[in-house]
Amino acid sequence: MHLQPDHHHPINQAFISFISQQALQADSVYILGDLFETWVGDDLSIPLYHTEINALKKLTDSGTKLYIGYGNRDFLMRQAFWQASGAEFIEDETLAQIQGVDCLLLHGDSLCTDDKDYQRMRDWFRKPWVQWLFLHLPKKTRLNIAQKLRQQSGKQAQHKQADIMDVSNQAIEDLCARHPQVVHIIHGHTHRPAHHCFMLNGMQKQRWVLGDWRPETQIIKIINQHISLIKLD
Ligand SMILES: [Mn+2]
Repeated sequence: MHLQPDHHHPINQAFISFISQQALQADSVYILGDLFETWVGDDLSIPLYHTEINALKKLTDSGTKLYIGYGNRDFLMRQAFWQASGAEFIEDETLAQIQGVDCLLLHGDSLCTDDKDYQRMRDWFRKPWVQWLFLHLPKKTRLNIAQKLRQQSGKQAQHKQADIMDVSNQAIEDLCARHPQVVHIIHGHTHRPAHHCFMLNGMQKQRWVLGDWRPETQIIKIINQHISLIKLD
């Protein structure tokens, strides 16, 4: 969703409205990464997103379970965030049975293997010592680095071919080989909301892609063994 550090932003408003209304009716809510535009450490980012985090806390206090995974922009949430939001961390490639539907949940960036530059950068940022080092830099330096990275990724996205930034078939096949039983794969990241059905080794698979709520606010709803990609009012 790439929430902005401004709670008046239309995306933030839509998110807060969803979390404080429809989400209350759910047993559980799963957010599969890149909820925030950037996360440069709990100390800096919690105050920037306090309105949204308070909404999450109200939701979890009401009894709805909330699970959040890391994206490629927000992977530095630590203890203070989990405490403030009441959310529980889920790993990339988590298997979950939701309302009788077995799902494989992931952010989706790991599937964009045709984009070699991106994958190299991803490997680098996933190293624990790099993250540790970053989180121990002065506040101003962290904000500057985050801003530079955002500008860079925006520039690169303009020059890259669109299909390079989509998931690769090989990566989907490898993912299915790691989780042979799974039928429903749910991810985001590519900003191409869709429902893909395909056959792999004689088995029917379904890949559900979440969008970024620009312009349509879509969610995946799972109830009574039925899964669907729906548009919110
Ligand atoms: Mn992403």
